[in-house]
Amino acid sequence: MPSQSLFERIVRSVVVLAVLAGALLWAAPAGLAATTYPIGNHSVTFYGVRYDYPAAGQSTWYYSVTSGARPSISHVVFGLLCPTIQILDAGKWAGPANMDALYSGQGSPVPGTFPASPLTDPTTGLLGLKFDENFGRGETKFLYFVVNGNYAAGDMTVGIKAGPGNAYGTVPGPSAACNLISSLGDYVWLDANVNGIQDPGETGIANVTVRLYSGTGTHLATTTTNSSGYYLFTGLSAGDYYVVFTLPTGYAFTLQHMGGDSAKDSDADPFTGQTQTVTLGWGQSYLDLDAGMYPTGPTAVTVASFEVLRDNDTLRFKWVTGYEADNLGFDLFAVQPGGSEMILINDTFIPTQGFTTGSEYYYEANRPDIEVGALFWLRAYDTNGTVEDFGPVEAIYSAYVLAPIDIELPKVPAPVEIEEGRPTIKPRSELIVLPDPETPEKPMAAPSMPVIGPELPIPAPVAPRLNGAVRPAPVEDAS
Ligand SMILES: [Ca+2]
Ligand SMILES: [Ca+2]
Repeated sequence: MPSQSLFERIVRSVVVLAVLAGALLWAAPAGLAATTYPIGNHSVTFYGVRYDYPAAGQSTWYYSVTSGARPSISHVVFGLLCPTIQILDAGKWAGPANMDALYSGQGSPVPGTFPASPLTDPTTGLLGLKFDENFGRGETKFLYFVVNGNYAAGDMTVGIKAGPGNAYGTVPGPSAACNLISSLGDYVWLDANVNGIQDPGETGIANVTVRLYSGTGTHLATTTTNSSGYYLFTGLSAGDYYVVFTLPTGYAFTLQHMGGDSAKDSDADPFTGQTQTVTLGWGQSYLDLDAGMYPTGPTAVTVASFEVLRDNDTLRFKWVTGYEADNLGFDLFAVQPGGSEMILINDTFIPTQGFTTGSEYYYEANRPDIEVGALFWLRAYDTNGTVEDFGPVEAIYSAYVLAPIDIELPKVPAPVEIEEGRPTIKPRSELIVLPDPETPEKPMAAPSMPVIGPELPIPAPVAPRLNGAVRPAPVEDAS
């Protein structure tokens, strides 16, 4: 459970109740939303309910009653029909500027000793709590009561006796069916090691926006996490709900549903921030809808290794990513020895496996057309429309070794057009400019990237260590 101020809690409760009830809101002092209901010549204003107040499992309900012109009110009865409800306290309160100031016993509540069960008022015929006190003409009295449960708000009948007549109306009050409120929460944290699990030492993230939706997608309420990273929607009715977390700038969602412990995992879809739908019964709390986030680096993909194994006409590609934030997937390219064209190897786009912490990938192609001595590139596509190229590497000419190799691969972002999830590949002829093929002794320079915007330089190839053998690093100009 989050530690939030009582004021926060009641404001939140009132907002949720008002949204759920579709009630008309108007501004009241101290930022509270209150709703006024005319009853005969009089009126009753509902200021809200404070759950778990003054103690856990208790709720405090705040009203004011205003008498009209003569005849003025001689008593008012709040109908309490839940068979198991107990009145723990009742009296006057100071008004919305100070909801902590409760004056127990003022206003002549009946029954006058607490706890008590509701009594039937003989004048109005209502079973409930009576305030047996005369009002002056136009006088307002602030009245409260405390009951023995976090009851959901339902229709509560109010009976008003004024002169010879009775007036009746309906205002929000404790559920006659004894329904208890439900709650949904409750944590957004910094997943420092990006494993998708709330580990000791990892801390909450404040001020993250969280939106509550019904199971059918209706937006019900919005809140933000407190200074410890907690949020809570309470005062909820039974039903289906989900929440959507909004990423702060510079953060990405961590892995979803890792480790099998719902209390410790992240429920936000890494791409949308939406959680699974949770079904709440009356009086049920689900406090395990959490979101882990981590700061994103300047690039969307890091590649730890990229290897190509050649077995006669078969090319076997293996690459390992360090992390993949906002990555769509990959293409593989080859450049023939002395050639100037980037040849697409894979028939269909190789999608990301969706793990922001990275994955191992394998791809196999029968390509007798790719000659011995060809160079290979791996290209990653970001959702924001940029590409990053990793390479080049040479193939390993062995049928039985595909051990991980530790190389640092250069990468160069360049803009591409993204269409319908499959990146646009420029025509091969536009892709490449390679050095003079007539001077084989000259170290191979990297091909230039396809350019839509300004042409970007590409770093010189890095010499990968292949099976322990180190290829000499290329030099810029052999002459
Ligand atoms: Ca973690
Ligand atoms: Ca969780």
